[in-house]
Amino acid sequence: MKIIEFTPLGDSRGSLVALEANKSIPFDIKRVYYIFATNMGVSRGYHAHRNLKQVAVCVTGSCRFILDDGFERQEVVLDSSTKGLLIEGLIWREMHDFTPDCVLMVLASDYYDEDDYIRDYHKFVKEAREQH
Ligand code: T46
Repeated sequence: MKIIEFTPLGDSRGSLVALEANKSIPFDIKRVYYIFATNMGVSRGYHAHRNLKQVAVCVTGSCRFILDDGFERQEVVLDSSTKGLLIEGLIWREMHDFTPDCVLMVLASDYYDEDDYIRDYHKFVKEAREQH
């Protein structure tokens, strides 16, 4: 897990952030999706990826990530349009506490592939610990 700081290109009109593959985003971007209008109290995620790299940005609002490498859990609150959360490697992720205005944009290194997901926590822990 790493936080990437994006440089806002502001002028008197306001702000603009540009995200470029293999520059501010450390991979080729093959897919972009965004999560919005999340109902109150809903949590999402609860899975890991085998190969996917992603950068998550809360463009508006905020949400809280839990990231788990099979040994320990970290919490990160995303609440800035100039900060990206890089998630790569075998990391279990959960997203909680979405504010009603939250737009969580995710840039991904590959196309959607259900086979890349591990959705069973015990299976994830086993695979993560075997890798070490
Ligand atoms: C992740 C976290 C941060 C697609 O058809 N294409 C897509 O690109 C995505 C991302 C999802 N879907 C379908 C699969 C499900 O039927 O959309 C539905 C919701 O996906 P999911 O339940 O996986 O959503 P989240 O919010 O639990 O997880 C998502 C990403 O799937 C995941 O890669 O890391 O956001």
